Amino acid sequence: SSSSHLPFSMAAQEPIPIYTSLDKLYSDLGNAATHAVRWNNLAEAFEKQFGRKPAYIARAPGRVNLIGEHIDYALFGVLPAAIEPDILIACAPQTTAIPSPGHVHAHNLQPQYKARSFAPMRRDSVSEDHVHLKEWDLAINRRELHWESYVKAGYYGVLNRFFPLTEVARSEIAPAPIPVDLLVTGTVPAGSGLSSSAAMVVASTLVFLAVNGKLDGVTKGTLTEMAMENEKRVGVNSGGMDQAASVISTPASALYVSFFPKLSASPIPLPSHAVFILANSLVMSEKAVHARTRYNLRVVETLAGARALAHSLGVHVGPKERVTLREVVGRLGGEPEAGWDESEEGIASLRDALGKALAGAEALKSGRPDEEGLTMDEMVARSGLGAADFHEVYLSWIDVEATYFQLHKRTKHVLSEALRVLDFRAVCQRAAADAAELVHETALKELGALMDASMESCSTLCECSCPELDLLARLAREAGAYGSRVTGAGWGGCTVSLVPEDRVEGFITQLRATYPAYKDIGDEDIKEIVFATKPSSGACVYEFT
Ligand code: NG1
Ligand code: MG
Repeated sequence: SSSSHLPFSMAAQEPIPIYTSLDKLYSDLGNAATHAVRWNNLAEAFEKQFGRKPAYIARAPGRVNLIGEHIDYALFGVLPAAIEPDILIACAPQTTAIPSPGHVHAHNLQPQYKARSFAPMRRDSVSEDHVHLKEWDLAINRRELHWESYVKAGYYGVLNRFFPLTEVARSEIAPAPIPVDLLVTGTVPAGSGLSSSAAMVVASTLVFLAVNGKLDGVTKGTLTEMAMENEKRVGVNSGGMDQAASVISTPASALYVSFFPKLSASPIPLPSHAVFILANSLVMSEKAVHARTRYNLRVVETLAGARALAHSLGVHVGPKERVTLREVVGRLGGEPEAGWDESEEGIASLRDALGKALAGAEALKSGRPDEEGLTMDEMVARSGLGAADFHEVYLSWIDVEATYFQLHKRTKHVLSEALRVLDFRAVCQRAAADAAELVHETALKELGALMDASMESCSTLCECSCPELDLLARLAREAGAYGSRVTGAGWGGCTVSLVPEDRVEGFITQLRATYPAYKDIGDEDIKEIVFATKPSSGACVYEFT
């Protein structure tokens, strides 16, 4: 794809870390003893299952998003950080007598996830003059996703990028993907907004690259883009925040990830006394199941909002162009083709244009007293396109369902949230430049206020919260948090709260006593439900020698 030729920012140009020393690996990951136990267990279980040692183990962490929700697919910058919980996948080439190309035995250490076997099929497609083989297919059933669907999603990109089914590749000498045994284990809770899905897809992409000898020259940026492409295979049209965070993060920092005009990522130091506590609402966020009415609908509303905003402000957009809000903001502010850079002036220009767009977004209201949003016909009218063109550009490629489309609310959410990310980033940078205690205290309060404002916007404008998350965030503030908000897609999953270092224990105790779903949870179990998290390092591979 053309995007793979775009230059990446520095952090994204680094190679994927490949370790051959476990000591070095554990010390880089921090918390060495805990990691040692998990990695050893996995290697031993692999040997028991398959009768030989693994060749590689890939690690990909989950992530917390500190601020910037539902704006990555509008191509605005976000501020996630990798967390310590992660997915590990051990693998080795199969040793069967008659291997079928690329066959996979996938096992999972968690007993509820049953073992699966699958092999890539060649999907033929007929061109004008002759039949040629176009793509590897792993038959992911989007209506019925299983744990191995995410393993398959990662495999797709490796197959189609490194084993392309062209005429040449059909010849005898073309290398075929090798058959693989793999074993998965993970500590990222599923459906909790901590991106277990992206961690699975990144780890899977990595093991298939490694076992096929294709890791050389793969940068963090390339892996991020592959994982972004791959994750779309499970049917959620997500942005690239989770994959970037899982791949590019470094310890002790958040990662500012922006997507326009190219993927760019840079570490942002966090104030030293900042402790981020994750609290699981215990409401499962079933994003893939509800994609038509939730996540993918937000994607469409945000895109239609961009079109309507451009139309109402007189910003030029070609009729077939599916322009994002970030692009509309750029055109509104006269952004140069190479994009505003991240210098003070660049950021000031972006802010300025965001402000104008935000004012312009008021025109997207329905004008009815109930402010119910726009009907399909009204939305089409606001776009300035004919119905046929609108359907082709905005609805034909994605499956969504709604009676009213909330262009005003969603657009206002995205633009204001994009500004909050820039504010959050600026506070962190200012605090890093001045070590004085007092400044940090001020900084923490400012960050907390931004998180609260983000929560309010997620709840009322993006409408990606739920009563339990609203309650949990309020209880967190009452328990002493500077600020608290939903993290990830929402509709369940976790909140993230910024808590003063010396109040962590009291905070957790009070939350346990006040959030109804925590009342019957024991001392051991609660540790996986409410826990402090340190920004951790991104994905890596260990090679057995
Ligand atoms: P989670 O909560 O990890 O599924 C999703 C998207 C992100 C982003 C957030 C909302 C995926 C893989 N990730 O995160 O890209 O849009 O929602 O900010 O769908
Ligand atoms: Mg996810």
